[in-house]
Amino acid sequence: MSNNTKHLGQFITFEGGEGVGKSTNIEFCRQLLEQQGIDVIVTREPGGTEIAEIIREELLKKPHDERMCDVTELLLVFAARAQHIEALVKPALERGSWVLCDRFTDSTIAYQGYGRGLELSLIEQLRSIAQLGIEANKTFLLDAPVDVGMGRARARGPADRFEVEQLDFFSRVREGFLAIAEQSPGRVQLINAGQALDLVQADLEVALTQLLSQAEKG
Ligand code: Z5A
Repeated sequence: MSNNTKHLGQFITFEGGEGVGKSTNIEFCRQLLEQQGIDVIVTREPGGTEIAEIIREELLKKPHDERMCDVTELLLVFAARAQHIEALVKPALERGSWVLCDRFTDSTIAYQGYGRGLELSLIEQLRSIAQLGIEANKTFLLDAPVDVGMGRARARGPADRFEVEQLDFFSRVREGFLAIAEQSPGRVQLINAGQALDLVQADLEVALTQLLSQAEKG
């Protein structure tokens, strides 16, 4: 990569099923971009601000005494997103920072849409209310067979409210992500996350180099 500090703010999201390596690779990308003199903000959804992190806790916590309704889950995801966008993402992009976000609205389509079976049109309505027109410039979809990601996540610690779901739920989620990639080939770049970590990161480095050169051209 060449050294150049003049870049417009970019909103880059990392998506995929559980345990595919989003956190690990966001850290890798952060380091690469910072080496180029870019101001990088790393954040996550649900979460990223004090209020959005409180909502995250409720979303992931198990067990509640009652089952959380699917629509409640969807509204909480978007409540956290509205807060995150207005308080953190939008101001950071306006300052020219690059925002690396662990999950965004593609996760809502995959989990609440394909996974829970909620209408995608409902998600589109909430997107238009909550996102203030902000969309990802680039999305890296880390894709691996469900059992590979589940195995990595399980090895790491106790399961949260999503992680206790069964294989067929996560298969629908993966199908959702792959459908999004097919529908948005310009924005979404599929990365084979089932391969060894150094190969995943080599792919990401090539992709980031292209992105930097596009951002330099404005
Ligand atoms: N959710 C939702 O339903 N709707 C929404 O709109 C949003 C979210 C935004 C929390 O997400 C939950 O929120 C999520 C969906 C829901 N639930 N699930 N499932 P989260 O991102 O916090 O949770 P997660 O997906 O379970 O992420 P994770 O477990 O933290 O995984 P990760 O960040 O993708 O992976 P990692 O921590 O970087 O890596 C996992 C392990 O694998 C680690 O030990 C690594 O060293 C190892 N690893 C990584 N890559 C490799 C390779 N290539 N080879 C070998 N080992 C590797």
